[in-house]
Amino acid sequence: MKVYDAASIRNVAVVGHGGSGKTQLVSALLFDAGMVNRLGKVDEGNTVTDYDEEEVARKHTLSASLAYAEWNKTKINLIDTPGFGNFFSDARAALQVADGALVIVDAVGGVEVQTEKAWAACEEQQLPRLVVVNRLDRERASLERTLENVRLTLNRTIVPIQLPIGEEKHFSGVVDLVAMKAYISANDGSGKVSEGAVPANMAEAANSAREALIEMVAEADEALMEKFFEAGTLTQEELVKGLATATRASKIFPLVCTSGLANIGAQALMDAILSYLPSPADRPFSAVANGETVSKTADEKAPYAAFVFKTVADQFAGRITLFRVYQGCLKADSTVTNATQGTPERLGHLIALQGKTPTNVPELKAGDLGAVAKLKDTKTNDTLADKAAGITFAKIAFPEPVLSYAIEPKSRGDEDKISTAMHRLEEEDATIRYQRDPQTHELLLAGQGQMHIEVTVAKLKRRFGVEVLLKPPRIPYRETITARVEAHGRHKKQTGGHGQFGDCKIKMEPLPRGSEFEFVDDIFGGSIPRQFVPAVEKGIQESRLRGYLAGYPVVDFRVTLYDGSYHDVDSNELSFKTAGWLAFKDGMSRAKPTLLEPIMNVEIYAPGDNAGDLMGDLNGRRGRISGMEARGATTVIKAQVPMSEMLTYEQHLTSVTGGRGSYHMEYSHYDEVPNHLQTKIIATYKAERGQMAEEPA
Ligand SMILES: Nc1nc2c(ncn2[C@@H]2O[C@H](COP(=O)(O)OP(=O)(O)O)[C@@H](O)[C@H]2O)c(=O)[nH]1
Ligand SMILES: [Mg+2]
Repeated sequence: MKVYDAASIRNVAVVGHGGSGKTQLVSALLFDAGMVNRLGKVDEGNTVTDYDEEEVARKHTLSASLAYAEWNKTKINLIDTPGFGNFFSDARAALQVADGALVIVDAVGGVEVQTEKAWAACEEQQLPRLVVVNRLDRERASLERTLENVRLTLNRTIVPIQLPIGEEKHFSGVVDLVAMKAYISANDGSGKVSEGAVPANMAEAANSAREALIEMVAEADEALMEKFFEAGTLTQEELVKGLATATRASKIFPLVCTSGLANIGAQALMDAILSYLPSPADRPFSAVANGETVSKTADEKAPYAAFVFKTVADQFAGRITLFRVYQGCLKADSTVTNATQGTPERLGHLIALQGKTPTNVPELKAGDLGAVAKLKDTKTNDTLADKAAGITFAKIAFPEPVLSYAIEPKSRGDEDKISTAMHRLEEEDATIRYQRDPQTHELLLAGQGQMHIEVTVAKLKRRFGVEVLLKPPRIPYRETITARVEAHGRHKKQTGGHGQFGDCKIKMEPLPRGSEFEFVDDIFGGSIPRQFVPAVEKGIQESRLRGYLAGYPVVDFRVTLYDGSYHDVDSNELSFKTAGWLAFKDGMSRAKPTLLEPIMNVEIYAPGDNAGDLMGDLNGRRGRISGMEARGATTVIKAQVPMSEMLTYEQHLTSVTGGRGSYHMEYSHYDEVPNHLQTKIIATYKAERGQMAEEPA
């Protein structure tokens, strides 16, 4: 396979809401560029980039994957990314190593929650973008409506450089407004495109759209603006150059029209990628040198420096490391330095990836994306760099897990296998955590949501042959008190020689939500000697964390230690710690303890038709609806709902909306659990673990 230099490469991340047709469109690009000899279909499970068994089974992209299309002597590296919120961190990783993005918008649904997220992530990276209005062959698809919708919601200068020829199932090609030519796709899926004149019935629309385009391009540049005022228009050459410059500067976002499934607009899209999106040579990159951010260019003569943006745990090939070479060259069969860890790594074959299919390459030059198998220690976010380069790269910020499930091996003795496999999966996916709960000794798997956890468990089974049971996630309940009380703890034991004696009196009072715990030392006159006060506090601290009602930490209260007594010989720290614990227990028995639960802020995006059903359901989940608004065809519902009621929400939303809905949620605050539910939670706890431990640890 050929080696490409920076100017003949485009690194393009394909992002957008799940189901907008990203994977199908990438499939069409690869087919039209002659990389594969059939048009793979998501629905048939044979696309290049959804190759993972789990992706095929679910018909959803779950993980970013790399492919390339050679088009007009240029290598377009395509990173297909997942659209769903649970897996969005992979899209972020892709955007970090791309020089441009295709933001895919469904021509019926318009901008959805993940479209907005992807757009915002592109803004953070100041990434040049093409807006791709896709699935234009569908019933009710409309460029006009979608254009209005993207302009309104994404709030940037988005301007069509194409118009669709034919509507809905008659969509058959595009008019290129720059060249003023029509490109009609053969309707036999062969990928053949015939070039022709703009259809007569579209001439007027095309002319006025072209004028609008010229005006926007002129507005983005002062020199062009002057020419535009003088001549009343721009020359073809000025338009092409001006559009490329404005796109690369993220001043203008050209909009193109496609259908991945019907294979329409794919070749014109690749032309647009080449003409308007920057190559690595056009776009300086940032790195860190001596703790400071520096800007550099893709110089293939410089010492090598590459950044690892993804790791795949392949069951046969082992670990596959995906990277971008930013400067210099990486060569096959050489030794490089992992600058993050300060260790050498031996590179074997370097590969270009077409989905899961590797092709060996002798070297990868500055600007290119590639992979290598079987590295020893290198992980995602590491820099491979020559010492002489003196740089590392900023790490991708992966989100912390939000939801945690206990897992249990189906067959006894599988625990070691699970932990080996989980560590491999943790390397591949930085947004999961696997650990043993220090208190309950349960195995915990934490991730970004229910679907994420389920997919991880499915991978465990398919790739590593270990089956686990998922137990319902533990809700992080809290306990608190609702009454002020005075309490007494007295510990006295006489066993042979030395005895034990500790005695304390405390006040307990509720504090506002979020105050956690306060301890006030109010001892005067030495009724408890100074050195024993911390022991009392420790006894109370430890027992409040073990909980009183149902094993959850007691929060939002103050303890004031105001009196006590001691014994010259028998008093020691342990005795006062025990006295503190006894006082706490005594206080809790009368302080009217209650349970608190986490309440989430939830935002739901769904087709307007489903709004009524979804609101009714939210009431059933003890939700409080705080707002509802229409954004195009989408309704956004905002509500506060207890976390415990949201655990099964994903399935519900998917079934009500036929997969069109999505939601996200974040922690808001703690609130009291209704009485009848408290009784259940406490009963479950008692059944599981028996009464509260009688002795402090
Ligand atoms: N009608 C139509 N359906 C499409 C098109 N592209 C994709 N689809 C369908 O939309 C669904 C989602 O496509 P996919 O490529 O997986 O979307 P992704 O989640 O954005 O990668 C699949 O059922 C596809 O067959 C298109 O251009 N037209
Ligand atoms: Mg996909």
